[in-house]
Amino acid sequence: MIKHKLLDLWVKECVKLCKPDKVVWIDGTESMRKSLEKQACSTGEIVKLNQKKMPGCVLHRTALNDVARTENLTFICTPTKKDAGPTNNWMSPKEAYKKGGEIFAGSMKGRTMYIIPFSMGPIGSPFSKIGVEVTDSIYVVLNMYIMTRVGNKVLKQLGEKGKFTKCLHGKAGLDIKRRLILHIPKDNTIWSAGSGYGGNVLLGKKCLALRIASYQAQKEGWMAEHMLILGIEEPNGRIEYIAAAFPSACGKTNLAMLIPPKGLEKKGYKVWTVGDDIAWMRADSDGKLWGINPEWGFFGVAPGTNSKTNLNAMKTVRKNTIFTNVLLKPDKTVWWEDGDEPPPKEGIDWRGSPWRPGMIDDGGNILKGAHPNSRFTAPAMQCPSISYRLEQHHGVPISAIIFGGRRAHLAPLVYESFSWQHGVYVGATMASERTAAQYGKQGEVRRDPMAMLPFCGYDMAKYFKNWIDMGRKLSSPPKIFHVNWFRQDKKGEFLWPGYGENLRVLEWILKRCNNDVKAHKTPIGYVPYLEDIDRTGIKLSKDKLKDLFLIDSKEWSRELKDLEKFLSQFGNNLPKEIKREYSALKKRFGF
Ligand code: O2Y
Ligand code: MN
Repeated sequence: MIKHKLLDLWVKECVKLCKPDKVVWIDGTESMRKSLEKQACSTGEIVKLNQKKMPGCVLHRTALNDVARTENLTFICTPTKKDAGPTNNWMSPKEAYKKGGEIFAGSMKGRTMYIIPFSMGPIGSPFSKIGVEVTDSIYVVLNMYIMTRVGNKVLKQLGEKGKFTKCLHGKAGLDIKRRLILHIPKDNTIWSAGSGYGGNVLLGKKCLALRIASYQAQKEGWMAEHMLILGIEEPNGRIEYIAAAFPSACGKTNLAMLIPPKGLEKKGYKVWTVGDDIAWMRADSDGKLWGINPEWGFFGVAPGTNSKTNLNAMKTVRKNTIFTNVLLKPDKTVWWEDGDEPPPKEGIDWRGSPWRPGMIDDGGNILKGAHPNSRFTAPAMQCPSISYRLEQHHGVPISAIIFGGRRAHLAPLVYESFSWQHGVYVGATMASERTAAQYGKQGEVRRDPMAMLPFCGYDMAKYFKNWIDMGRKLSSPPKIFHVNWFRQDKKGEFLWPGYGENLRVLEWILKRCNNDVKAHKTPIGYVPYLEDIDRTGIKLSKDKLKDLFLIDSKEWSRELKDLEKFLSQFGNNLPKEIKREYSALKKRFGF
């Protein structure tokens, strides 16, 4: 018996629309999870892996046309196009319900509808939000068990009148021509049809925790951000927390799980992982910014994850993990490109076909064993560096915010903004250059404000304004920094060693937060005095370090011209504070 009348009514509406044969409420118990896993194994939806070597692990393969988020099919459905802003795909709510309704109609005939009550954030925390996902995919249910807190304890928290986000998902034939990811912020509603993969279907993640939450955050005066949160335990035992936003392919999960390199470990540093993807942050009565990770697991990319790039992630995925679109080895363990092991002699690839290393397709391209966007879904609590603060109702106080991008030449290794307002400008103008591995023209600059371009649930210009307004609520705001781990020399080689060594930069950042070191003022912000970056135990010449901090005014002049075009798309909605910062930067360069 569902005591929440609106929830009961909404589920009945979903049943009427999708016409499932059966409805199952997910209670959150281990016995229910196990029985669903067994059922999915029996139909081939998932494959049980070698339980001796990988206890509790399973593999799932998606449809070939369904391997990543589909941004072109993702819509923000506000009353007017202007409300969604110039950077989002827009559809009116009326059209969204009509188009989505046509796809959902009768789509669950012969199938079971699962109802998953879930909490983003610790149950009962003032930060947290509740959602209910209706889905016809057991794969989704099993992922939601890992990524969120699910079941009866959430229903209990919801009570008879609690607010919840209505999340309807249906595979609907997995036809890309009938695939739509629709967000209707005014109705606190998400409709996802025609996909069975990742960010399109785990509706608590990008859809709720970023797109819908960013809309709600602006209305309620807080922030929903595409950021990792990590804690750095200093040699004196104090832990300081940092939130950081990077566009895709910049190693966010690796940074969140960083292991201190030998030189710094000796000093007594430890890193604690709070979250690797999403941060919800509020001003508290102490005038500081406090943040939580609303998720409960990691949905990390497999290729490139190995013991060198991310030992903690490798340890996290040893058990109770769902692998998606990786290669299956004959001994029922898994493999992916740039992991720890050499390629197996044979296996079953992500498409479900027999595979051997070096195989090529009809176009002469090497066939990968694992899809480049193949994933692991693993419980956060299994991560050796997980912070006990993941379950803290008030989250953690944020000392520094970091924005980052992949720039071959423009941006120095690290710089500090002059103020909160200047920091917001730095985040709003951040960008990354495409790598060879990414779709599109290599080196092309992709602007991605605060790494939120695909995830902002309303007009991005107003989102900038929310950032500016948040600064006014904070008497002790975090300092805002920009980092670039990817600066290259003239030969195209990386100047900075990256990975665990990035802690050397974080150490400087914390020293700046505590006013322990002075810095050098430049037109773009404060940069370190070279001797303040600890180089013990790494081979990095002073000349290389100097090159890492060069500021080339010709490059910046080009950047500012390009930015003018980018910012002009926001028209009069662009906050005057951002315009002022743009002019001030130009003036500091003397352009
Ligand atoms: O392609 C997908 O569906 C996953 S995308 C993703 C997954 C985990 C964390 N971040 C992202 C992202 O695109 O930012
Ligand atoms: Mn992400």
